[in-house]
Amino acid sequence: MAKPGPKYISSPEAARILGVNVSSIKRWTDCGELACIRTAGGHRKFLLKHLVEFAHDHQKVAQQANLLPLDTPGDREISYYTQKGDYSFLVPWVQARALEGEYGQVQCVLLSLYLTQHELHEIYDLLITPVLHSIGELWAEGTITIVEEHLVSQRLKDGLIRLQEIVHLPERTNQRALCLNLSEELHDIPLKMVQHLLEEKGYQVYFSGQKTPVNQIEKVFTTFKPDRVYISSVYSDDPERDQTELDHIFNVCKETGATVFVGGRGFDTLNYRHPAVRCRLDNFADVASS
Ligand code: B12
Repeated sequence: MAKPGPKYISSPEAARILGVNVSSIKRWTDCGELACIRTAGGHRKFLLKHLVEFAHDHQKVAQQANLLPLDTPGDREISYYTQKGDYSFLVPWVQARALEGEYGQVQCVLLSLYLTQHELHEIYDLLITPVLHSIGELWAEGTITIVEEHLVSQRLKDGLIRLQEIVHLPERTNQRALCLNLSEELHDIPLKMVQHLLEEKGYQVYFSGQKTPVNQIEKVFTTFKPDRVYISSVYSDDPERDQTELDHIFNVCKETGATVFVGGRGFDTLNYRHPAVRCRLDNFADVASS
């Protein structure tokens, strides 16, 4: 299977991806419905983002769009399951490709899912989360090494960031959100996904991520004035320390009027009952509607 498409997509490639004739591509660009870049020689070039924006407004085109190659029966199979959003097929497939280091193919599937109108929160809840869980199990049972776990998780994180580059973002609202982990937490992938979902809702997001030195948090509230704070705790090796940090953030939020949302398994052992906390969120669909 080929690597994900080139940065600039030609008119014939755009036609193949959207499943239409080149003449339709020309017509849609001429009337301004499909954005493009004109080269010095007058040729139309597209970014994947342009095609995604178009598909976003044209449901029928989106349903037949396909970014994946169709050369072999294997290609056609993965393309079929991606268009359908069949995660029972995609989870083991993505996991296997990620472990083989075939990140181009993983990226292509992520982009294709979004292009064919699968919601970001659905991709996160039904594909990325189960793949990460299963990678964690393989590591815990000794089937893969910690280095392999690192490689896969970092590449999946990169893949999410590239996916975000093509996501349809609304006009920014004046709502601001701060996303943070506590001071000893390295697991920031769920928080990245929270950031992306909030951006998709028009939030301006400040992502302080891994190992945020929480004792110096007040300054951030003065500078950025977040309306909402999302705290993720996946793993807590010292619940007492984490509780002290949390109580501190909750109190700062109460003073500044910011609303807190918490998420992650770390909260199984942490107390988040506080007037500043709206609720604990269990999945990304809930983040999207929070
Ligand atoms: C990737 C990973 C890492 C990477 C993190 C990279 C990164 N940049 O994030 C690295 C390699 C750095 C790492 C390190 C460690 N890890 Co680790 N890691 C994982 C792994 C494989 C995936 C984590 C992840 O992103 N999961 C995906 C998220 C989306 O799933 P989730 O955490 O279950 O979250 C769900 C909800 O809680 C919710 N959610 C989670 N957070 C939030 C936040 C908000 C705001 C909201 C709304 C919702 C939400 O969304 C999910 C939806 O179902 C897990 C396996 C697993 N089961 O998750 C192990 C895992 C979490 N790690 C584990 C461990 C033990 C460690 C280490 C201690 C290992 C070590 N000895 O060094 C260190 C800890 C470092 C530290 N101080 O934080 C254990 C934790 C066990 C436990 N008792 O809790 C796990 C479960 C592996 C295992 N099977 O044992 N890890």
